[in-house]
Amino acid sequence: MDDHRAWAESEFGDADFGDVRLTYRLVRMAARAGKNPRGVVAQVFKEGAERQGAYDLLGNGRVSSKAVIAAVGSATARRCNDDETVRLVIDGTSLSMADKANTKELGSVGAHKFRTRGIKVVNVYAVDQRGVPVGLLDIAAWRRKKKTKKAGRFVRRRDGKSEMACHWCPALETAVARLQEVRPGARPWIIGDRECDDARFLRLANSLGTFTVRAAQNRLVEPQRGRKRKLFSVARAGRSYGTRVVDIPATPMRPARVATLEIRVATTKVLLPLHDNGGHRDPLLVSVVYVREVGRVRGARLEWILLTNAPVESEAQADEVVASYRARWRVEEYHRAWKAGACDAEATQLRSFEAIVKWFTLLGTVASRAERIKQLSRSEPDALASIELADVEIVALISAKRLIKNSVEKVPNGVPTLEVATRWIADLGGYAGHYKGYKPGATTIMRGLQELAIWTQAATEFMTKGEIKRRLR
Ligand SMILES: [Mn+2]
Repeated sequence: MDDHRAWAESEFGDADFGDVRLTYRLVRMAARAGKNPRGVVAQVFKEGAERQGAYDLLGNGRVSSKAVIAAVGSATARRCNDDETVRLVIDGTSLSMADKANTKELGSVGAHKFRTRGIKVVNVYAVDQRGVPVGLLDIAAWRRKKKTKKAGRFVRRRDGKSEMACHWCPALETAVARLQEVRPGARPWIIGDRECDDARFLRLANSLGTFTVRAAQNRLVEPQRGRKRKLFSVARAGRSYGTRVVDIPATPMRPARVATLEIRVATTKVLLPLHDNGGHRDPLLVSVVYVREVGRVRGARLEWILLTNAPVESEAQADEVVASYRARWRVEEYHRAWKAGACDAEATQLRSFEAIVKWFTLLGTVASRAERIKQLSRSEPDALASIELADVEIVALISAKRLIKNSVEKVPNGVPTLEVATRWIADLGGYAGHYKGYKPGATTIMRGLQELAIWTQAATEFMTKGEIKRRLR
């Protein structure tokens, strides 16, 4: 009956700590956090014994963060479809936390001169073919060591010790392995931003599946007729594949806009350095998809140089590469919902590194669920809400919405569409909705879900199954 319980069960029920009681406790804890997500543990668990239980579990050495992440990753893999392309968006971020007394197990994040402390994270986020988030396949978390004298922006660490080699690449490998273990027919398409333009990463991604990575470095490419050539000039001189008109979502720096993009395609071999072999380079055959905003532009013109190993021989294939890179927005939205937004993971006051990682993994599953509902309501607006909500939740939603509806809104009995239900949930969460063309985001949806949980609890206690069924007919 309890929908949050069923969700928590599917997300964490597989966690293996060698003791089923620990798994059971984690599921209960997740169900509570799903109902009432907050960054501060004490605000989620308000009853004394339950709160102590939560702290005990987070501090329990037998419950490793690795096992918690593994359970979440496998649950995501199971939700993926076999025989379909699954987009694996990999992105780094950091969670910064207050630590005035310097008593927490954190490291430095951002520029050293700012003294910000926190934890570095790489997420591998699965997005399906429609662009709907499926969840997290892997999370790598680490804290930076104290600054050593030589480490600076322009002093390279030995390749084998870089964050790319120690955290990014293993996270990607684990994510792909998890997906292929449960869904051997799924085709991974790895997507990364400019941070992923790294020789080691590109070689690995190329060996694991299809990839799209935005180029950051103007690398040497295979010479032509004995003349040296560079990647960016090859990209700009590519064959034109016409223009496309696309919606560009808003960023903190600028509003959403409609952009006209020119697409050019070239095929070449980029020469990737072999770090353990002097100045030698290893060629990798790629297609270069060059995307540039044309026409009048206010602010910075959008310009992407995308490296891919996908075949790009037609306009449709070029569009597919651009679409794959646009799926990267999903992970940015997820980071917002997770770190700030309704989950507010950065507000945690926990001290131990392990406890923090366990706790933010748990909050991450809550955030990705809200992102999934949001995106699903946009890509499948006419589907019935029953694909995401239990019957009792729908009945509770109808009652709750009736209480706050205005005089022209109609709230009939029966199962609403996903779009309508999501709008009602957001209304419960305080969605203003007076900007034309805007749709509710994950923060209001999550607040609405919290409100709905209270109504659902009441409906569960005071209504029989028969009554619920009757209302939905
Ligand atoms: Mn990034």
